[in-house]
Amino acid sequence: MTTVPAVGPGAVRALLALAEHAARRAGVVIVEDRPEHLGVAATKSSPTDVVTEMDRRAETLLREILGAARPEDGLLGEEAGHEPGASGLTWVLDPIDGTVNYLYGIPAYAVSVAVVSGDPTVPGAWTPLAGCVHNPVSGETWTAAAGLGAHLLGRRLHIPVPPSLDRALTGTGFGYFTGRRRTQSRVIADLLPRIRDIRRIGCASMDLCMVATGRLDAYFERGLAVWDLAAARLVVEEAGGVVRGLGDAPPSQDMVVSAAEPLVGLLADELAALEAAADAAPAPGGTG
Ligand code: LIP
Repeated sequence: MTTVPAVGPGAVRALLALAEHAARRAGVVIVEDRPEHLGVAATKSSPTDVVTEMDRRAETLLREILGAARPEDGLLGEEAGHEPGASGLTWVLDPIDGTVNYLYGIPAYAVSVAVVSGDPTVPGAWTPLAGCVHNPVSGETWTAAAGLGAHLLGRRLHIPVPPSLDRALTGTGFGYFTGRRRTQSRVIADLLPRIRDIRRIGCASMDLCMVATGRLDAYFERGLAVWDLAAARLVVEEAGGVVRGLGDAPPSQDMVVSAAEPLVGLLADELAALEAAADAAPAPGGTG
């Protein structure tokens, strides 16, 4: 049975300070130590799902910093997996969210560090307590702590009143295999005539933070892992927005939808009607 430790405002502030410190340290490394000719170190779920040596180096550094400061906590990261802890708290790490952007030199990537209570490997069974999303190129840093609000470089965020669906500037993203991309393109083809426009930034944590900041009215994506959204989810929620799944489902790999109410509900209903949380069959002879 996962223990849920009581964490007061003071402790939450200390967790947030540690999350931001670690994210900024990793940010320095991935910018300053980026090799001139950065290559692909390995591929994961498909030939286009890549990892670089810098993803691994940054995650190792994050684990060292957090492990030294809080040895009892668990660690769950995109590159090095899950090390359960004894404290009931787990650090959820995406050392470079937007790895393909990083590989191509597109300055839209971020270090995402969150601490959660509960079990982050089970959708709906974890609660974010503090989180930081840091873009080391622009310097923009989103932070949030449970009950203490969300901030962008110290400025308190309040999500704007949303427009109607047909005026919604909407972010989204696409998966790494053809069956999923076929469904995602069908959904976009149907949705595009009925919204303001689509933005594909290529970094889920920044997409969500842009919803909290009012730079996007809404965002949705299928296929996200807990490390893509753990910190940014708290930024949206502490700014007054919503991060959810379809129907009564929590946000998960199946689907993440985010906006302020009532827009988030309208978009979720549209996506459910379009069966957006299902993948088409892989193309015969295709790459899965
Ligand atoms: C990426 C997400 C992005 C999504 C990509 C990928 P990564 O995370 O930030 O929104 O479209 O498929 O999941 O792999 O760069 O950490």
